[in-house]
Amino acid sequence: MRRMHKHRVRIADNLVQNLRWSLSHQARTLAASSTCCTTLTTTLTTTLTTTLTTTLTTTLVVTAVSNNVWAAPPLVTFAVTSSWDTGYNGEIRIQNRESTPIPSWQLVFDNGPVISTLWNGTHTVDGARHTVNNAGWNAFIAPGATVTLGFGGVGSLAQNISNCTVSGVAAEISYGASGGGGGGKEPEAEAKGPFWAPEDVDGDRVVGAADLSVVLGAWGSEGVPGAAFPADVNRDGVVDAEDLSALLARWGELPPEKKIVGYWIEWGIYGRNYQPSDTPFEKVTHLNYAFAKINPDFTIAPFDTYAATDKNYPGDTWDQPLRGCYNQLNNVLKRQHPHLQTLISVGGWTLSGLFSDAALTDARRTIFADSCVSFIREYGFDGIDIDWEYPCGGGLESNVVRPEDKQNFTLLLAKVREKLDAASKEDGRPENRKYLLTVAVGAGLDKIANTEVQMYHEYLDWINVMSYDFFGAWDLSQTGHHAGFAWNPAAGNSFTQQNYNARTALEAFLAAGVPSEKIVPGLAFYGRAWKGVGPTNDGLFQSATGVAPGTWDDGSSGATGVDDFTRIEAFVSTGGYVRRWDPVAQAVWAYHPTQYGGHFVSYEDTQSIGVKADYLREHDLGGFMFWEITADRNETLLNAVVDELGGRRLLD
Ligand SMILES: [Ca+2]
Ligand SMILES: [Ca+2]
Repeated sequence: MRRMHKHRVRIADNLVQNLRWSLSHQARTLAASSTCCTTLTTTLTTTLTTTLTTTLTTTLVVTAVSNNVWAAPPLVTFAVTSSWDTGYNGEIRIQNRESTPIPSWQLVFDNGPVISTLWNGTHTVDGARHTVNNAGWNAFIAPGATVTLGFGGVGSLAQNISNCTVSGVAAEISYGASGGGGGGKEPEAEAKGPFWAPEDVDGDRVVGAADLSVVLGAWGSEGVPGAAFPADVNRDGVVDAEDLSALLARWGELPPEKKIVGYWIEWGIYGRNYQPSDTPFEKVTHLNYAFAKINPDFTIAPFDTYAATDKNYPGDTWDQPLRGCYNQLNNVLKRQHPHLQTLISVGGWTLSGLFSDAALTDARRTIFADSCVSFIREYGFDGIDIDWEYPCGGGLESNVVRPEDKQNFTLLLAKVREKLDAASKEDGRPENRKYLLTVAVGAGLDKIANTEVQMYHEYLDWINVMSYDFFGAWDLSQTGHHAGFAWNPAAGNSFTQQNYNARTALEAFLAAGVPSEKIVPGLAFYGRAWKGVGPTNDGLFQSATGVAPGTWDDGSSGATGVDDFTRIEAFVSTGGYVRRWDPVAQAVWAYHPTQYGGHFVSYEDTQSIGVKADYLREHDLGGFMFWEITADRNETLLNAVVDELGGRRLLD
C-alpha cells in the first residue's frame, strides 16, 4: 500500500510537470498558428487552465490520497453459468462501485466454490481461503465497470462465502442466478486486451505526456459515444476527468504488443449463426476474413456476395452502397473498436485453384496486386492475407500446380507489397496503419521447402504458420496429434511423424532467418477425430476404422471428424470421456471407449496453448493466430491466449 501511495505521488508530480509543459506548448502552438487566434488562445488557455486546475486537483486528490475510501463497497457476484452432474462453469464478477478506478485488484474470500481452473486471473487456495490476483490486462477497473472471471467448479456452488475483500476493502457478496441467466456480451470496459490500451492515445506503447497532451487539448469536446475519438479514452462521448483519471491509472510503459489474429469465417453466419456483432473484438488485434476468391482474369472478388456485401443488418438502409459482413466489420464495428484491423484472406483450402495461374507472369501478378488494392479500398480492409494452399502442390487435386510456383509465390508477394506500399502512401495511411500483407503457410517441412522462406518474409508484415492438421482421419492406420508441439518417438520414425509438429515448423522459420516477431504460430480452435479406435493407451497411436462425425457435418460434407472446441469442451466434461496429456508431444487428446466404437479426439486446450506460449515467449515470436473464431463460443481458448500474451506471465 505504501509503495502504491508513493507511486501515485510520483505520478502526480510528473503529471503537474507534464501539464505545465503541455499547456505552454499548446498556447505557443496556437499563438504561432495565426494572429486571428489570439482571442481563441487566450480563451482556450484560460478555460483549460481553470477547468484543469479544478478537475485535476480534485481527481488527483481523490485518486492519490483516498485510494482506499469507497463510496459504495465493491460488489462481488458469484454465479453458475452452466452445470452438469459433477461440476459446473461459474463466473465471478467484481464491480467497482466507487467513483475512482481500481488500478489493480486482489480478490480474497473464504469458503464457496471448489475451483478446478480459473481464467482471467490467477487463483490460489489455502485451506478455506481463496486468493485471486488480476491478470495483466484486466488489472484496471474503471468506475462502474465490472471484471468477469470464469472458473470450472467441482460439485455445486456453496452459498457460504464470507470475508470477501477486493484489494483489502470489504466487498458486498451476491449470488447470480443459476444456468443461462443474464446472457448477453460483456460491456467493453470489462475485458481490455493486452494490446488495446485506449489510454495510449497515440499508440506508441507508452502512456505518457504525449497522450496527456492530446486529452488536455481535446478537453470538454464531445463526440459520439463509442466512436473512434482517441482523446475520449473511455468512449462515453466526452473528454473529461474520467479520461484523465483512466490515463493516469495506466501511466507508464505497456507490455510488448503481441498479435492475436483470428480467422473470421464468412459461412459462419448460416448454420452456426455467428454474426459480425458476436465477435469478441476486445480480445483480437486482427481479423482475417475467410475468404475472397480469384477470378479467371486474376483479379480477386468476394466469394459469397450475399454474406459479404448484401445481407441486411440492423441499422442498414435499402440504399446504402455496402451492406453485409464487410460493412458490419469494416465500417460499423471497427469504428467502435479502433484498435482492430481487418485483412481479406484470399484462397484457403477450397479457393486456391488459380493461384499458380495468377502468379505465373509479371503481367498477371500486376493485375492480381492491383485488384488487391482496389478490393481493400472499396470494402475497407486494412490488408491482404494470401492463403495459397499450396505452392507446388499438396492442396486440392483440382488445383493448378507448377514447380515454378516456388519462385512465383515470392514474386507475387513482392508485387502485392509494392502495390500496397504505394497505396498506403497515396491514401495517407500513418506508419503504424500501413496496409498489411501476410500469408498463411503450411507448417509441414515439405510445404516449407516448396517456398523461399528466406526471401519472401521481407515482403510481409508477418507469417501465419498453420501449425495444425498435422494428422487426421484421412489416415486410418494410426491416430495422432493434429496440433502437437513436438515429436513423440512412440508414434514412429517416419519423416511425417518426426517433422509434423509445431516446434519443428517454428524452428524451420527461425533457421531461415525470419525475424522472430514476424512468426505467428497458429492454434487450432477445433479437434480432429477418428472412430473405431481400440482402448490401448486410450487410443493414442492406434488404428481406426473411420472418420468420426463432426460438429457441422451435413449431407454434402459427410463425416469430417472436425469438432468445434466448444463441443469437445462439453463432451469432455460430461463423463465417459477421459482427457489425456502426452508429455512428450505436449499435446492433449480425449477418448471414449464405446462412443463411435472408440472415439479418439485430438485437440488444443489451455494446457497445450500454455506450452506454445512458453515457446513464443522464449523466442519472442509475434503472437498467435487461430482457426477459427466460431469454434470457441465460450472463449475459453481465446481467454487463455489473451492471458498468455498480455497477462502477468509476459511481464515476469
Ligand atoms: Ca502514448
Ligand atoms: Ca470520456
